[in-house]
Amino acid sequence: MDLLLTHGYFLADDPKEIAIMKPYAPLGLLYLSSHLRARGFDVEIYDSTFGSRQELFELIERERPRAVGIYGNLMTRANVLAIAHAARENGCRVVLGGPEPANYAEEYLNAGADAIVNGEGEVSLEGLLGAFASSSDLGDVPGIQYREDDGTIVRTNAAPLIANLDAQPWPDRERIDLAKYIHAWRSHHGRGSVSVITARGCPYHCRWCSHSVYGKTHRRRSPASVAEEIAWIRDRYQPEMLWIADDVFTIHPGWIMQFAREMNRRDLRIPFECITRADRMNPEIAATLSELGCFRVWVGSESGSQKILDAMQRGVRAGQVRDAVGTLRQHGIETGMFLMWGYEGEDLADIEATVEHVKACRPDVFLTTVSYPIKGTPYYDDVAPRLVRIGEWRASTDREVRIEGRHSRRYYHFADGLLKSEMAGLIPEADAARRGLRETFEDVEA
Ligand code: B12
Ligand code: SF4
Repeated sequence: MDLLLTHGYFLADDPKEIAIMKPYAPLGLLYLSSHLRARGFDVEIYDSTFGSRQELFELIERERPRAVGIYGNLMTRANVLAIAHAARENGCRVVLGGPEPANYAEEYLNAGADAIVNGEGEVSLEGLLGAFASSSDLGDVPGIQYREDDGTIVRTNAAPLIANLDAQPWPDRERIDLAKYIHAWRSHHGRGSVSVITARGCPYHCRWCSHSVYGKTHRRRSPASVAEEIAWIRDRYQPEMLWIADDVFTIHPGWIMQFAREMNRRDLRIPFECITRADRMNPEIAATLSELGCFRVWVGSESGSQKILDAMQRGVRAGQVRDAVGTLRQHGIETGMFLMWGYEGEDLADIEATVEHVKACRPDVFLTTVSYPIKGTPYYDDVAPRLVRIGEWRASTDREVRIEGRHSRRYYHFADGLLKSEMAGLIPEADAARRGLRETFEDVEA
């Protein structure tokens, strides 16, 4: 076997996700697999989501693939390192990719990786597999970082981005047991779901958002190719719904209209959810989404305070979010809002503005998170001098950090309580949360 691809996310170790149970297949690995197999490489995927470390380690020991390629994000670091170690022990070359490894290339190379792929993986990985097979110099492989014999870290020229995504094979869903995902969805939510992407990369500049894989580029597939893939998914897996996992699905209104025509031409109407920005929504798009079967749109709202939205460089006005949610509701589409506490400069008035904003929007669902700086983002650079890591790098994630001078976790817990109780109309609880917020206002992280 030339390459075993895996990702180090084990659902069984994630109690939060076990409660939510909305797993999706690792599309990046599936794209890599189909690309490399189309070029004649012998590639397999160990999809760790429903697997275990033990099973994966036994597979590596048994098969001893020439290389093991591991996807890493900021949550899976400890598992990625453990898998890399097991692969090395069995004489395999280790390649890491995905959004996190390039941000910590030195650390991952020190931990035994042979090469880190910096962004889009297809071209670099193809080059690496060729170099491993012929024992040739890694310096000729674009888009990677590796260590020379003298210890210096070499960063090769960026790999060319794939110009025509339509020319790529669809993600290799047949290589994994997708039925497990669909079954998990069906048994917990009454309908099975499959994810699809129609584009790569987002050109916006939100300061906290990681662009480590695709930079600020944006490439779209053709509407016809996406509709073809959806028709195939419908026939092959018969899911009751889809998740369009693009960063901003409605970024290009003209594309959405063409996509609707392609779907209608094939008589395709499958319920789906997707993510957008408020400034990429209008009544015409909402009407088209609704006709296509879209039942929920997630809107990155983040804050109800314009001051904070501007500090984030969101490029959206809070009023646009309220309008977008209203427009979607008028077209019978549910809305979900993503919200973030604790961004730089946020004070009590901003939190209250967020609570009022969400009350005015009346979304069907909202998810909150306390902001955390992802390495490589402008937000990370802003707070880096005040960043205190909790625990050793190898064993922690980039969410386990404190930002000196920021309010305590308890403070944001009260903010969350205030929002939830206000939205549920629980006024005594809202009063208690508001009091808690005021009382813990001086409570900052040292
Ligand atoms: C779908 C998605 C999810 C799904 C994941 C489903 C799944 N199993 O994949 C869900 C909702 C579960 C999720 C959760 C989270 N996510 Co998420 N997610 C995404 C999203 C929107 C799309 C991923 C995708 O399919 N991309 C399309 C494929 C084709 O691209 P790709 O995966 O990057 O793969 C390419 C390259 O990375 C590379 N590559 C990939 N794997 C490998 C492996 C090797 C060996 C090599 C060489 C190369 C390589 O080649 C691939 C093809 O070119 C991305 C943003 C984005 N647009 O990519 C965020 C993103 C990956 N998520 C992110 C984050 C922060 C999270 C969470 C931490 C959020 C949270 N607060 O909980 C959690 C972490 C969950 C966990 N415990 O692992 C960040 C990661 C940042 C970082 N540095 O790690 C991203 C980049 C969003 C962002 N812009 O900030 N996410
Ligand atoms: S948060 Fe959304 S809109 Fe902003 S840069 Fe990231 S993906 Fe793009």
